[in-house]
Amino acid sequence: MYEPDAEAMPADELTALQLERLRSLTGRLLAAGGQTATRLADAGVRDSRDVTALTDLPRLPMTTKDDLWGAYPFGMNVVPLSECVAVHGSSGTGGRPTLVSYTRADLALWARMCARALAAAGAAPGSIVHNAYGYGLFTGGLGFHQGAVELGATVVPASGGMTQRQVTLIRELRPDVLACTPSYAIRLGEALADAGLRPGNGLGLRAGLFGAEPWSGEFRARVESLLGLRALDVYGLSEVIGPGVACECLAAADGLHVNEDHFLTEAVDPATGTPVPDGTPGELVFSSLTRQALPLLRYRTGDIASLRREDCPCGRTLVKMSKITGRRDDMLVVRGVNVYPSEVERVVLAEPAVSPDYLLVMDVRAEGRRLVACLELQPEGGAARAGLAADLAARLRTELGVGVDVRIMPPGTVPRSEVGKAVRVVQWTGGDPPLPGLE
Ligand code: DLL
Repeated sequence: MYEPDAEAMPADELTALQLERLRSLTGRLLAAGGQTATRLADAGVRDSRDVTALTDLPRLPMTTKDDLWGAYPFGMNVVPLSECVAVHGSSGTGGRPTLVSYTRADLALWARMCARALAAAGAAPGSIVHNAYGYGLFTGGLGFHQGAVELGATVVPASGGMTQRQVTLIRELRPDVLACTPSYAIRLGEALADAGLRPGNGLGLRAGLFGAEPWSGEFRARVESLLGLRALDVYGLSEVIGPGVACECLAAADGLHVNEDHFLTEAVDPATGTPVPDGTPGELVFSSLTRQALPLLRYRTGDIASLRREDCPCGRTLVKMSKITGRRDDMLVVRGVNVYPSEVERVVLAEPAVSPDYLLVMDVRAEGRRLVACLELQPEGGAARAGLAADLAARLRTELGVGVDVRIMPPGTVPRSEVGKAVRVVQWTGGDPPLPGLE
């Protein structure tokens, strides 16, 4: 552990620390006098001492992405711009950027959170971290970069894209840790295999930190067999800090430990905003207790996961979140049945012949919306087994209760992305089909 005193803190000490920090956060937001201060006053909180226990949390106001957009670019900062040293953000699903400011202390905190994640993946001084997250406004590249430096590992700032150069770097530098999106891990793994680098034959990767986009347990199995490493999930979002909000550990690789000493975590019913019990999927809500420039109270992420508290073999006492199963806004409704893209992924990738590159096309041209799963076969899988598409459609119907048209497309039809986040779902609203040959 990078910060064992914090990561393995006894529950009662952690609760006391969180309460103290929640009060400090409330005090800073009230003093800043912005929209959150008004909402706090409306909720009867005029002084930080009005927050007496963590159980007060559900009566405190929430913050949304719309609040950030409305205050774009710096309106929700609670320190002067002269104290901010960086901005980062996300191009976001809706195309509008969300910008987030950092003070020097925020950057230091972020580096420590990413160092925790890297340490949870077994990285240490002497490790070589190949960082293929994109460098720039996106938080992935610079977040892991600073985390690796903080940890004392050697970071290779490969950034995204230029895959052949990445293959060369990996062949020559022999990194033990890989950090990139799960979809790029597949891309890189295929390129490494083409170059003759396979697990046990020139590849010394031991662990990977993969996040920034949803990926199922079945996808994990693909990444692990292609790259011969332990594939760990890492989660975060710019609004809260970037990557390093939560990460799986090498010991269990089963659920992500949330750094809840800095990011107080709740799961709420997406429709009503009321807390759901541990173990029940809900929308994740974070309060960034110790952020300086842009501290957020009860920020609604839109991400769906469940929380659980249990002993972990790694010794961390931090609450665990499940993998993200979907986003509040990416649920597909097919003839009245709700389904998340990641559920479709889980079912289709359980079939070994299917490649992890796929695209779900939501055909909304006519009344009864139609979901088409455009799949490809594994490069070495040979010809499609007769009836494969029909089998998969039947499995989707049995397991998810949803009717999906399954199409096996010719190799190379589904677009691969070299940089940024994989696009897994497109809407077909009219005109040409989103993929050639689809009808
Ligand atoms: O994606 C931060 C990050 C970078 C996380 C590198 C992990 C690794 P944003 O660009 O602001 O920040 O996008 C945040 O991405 O609300 C989720 O919907 C999604 N997301 C992030 N990590 C995961 C994950 C970064 N492990 C949004 N699983 C979040 C599923 C994820 N979705």
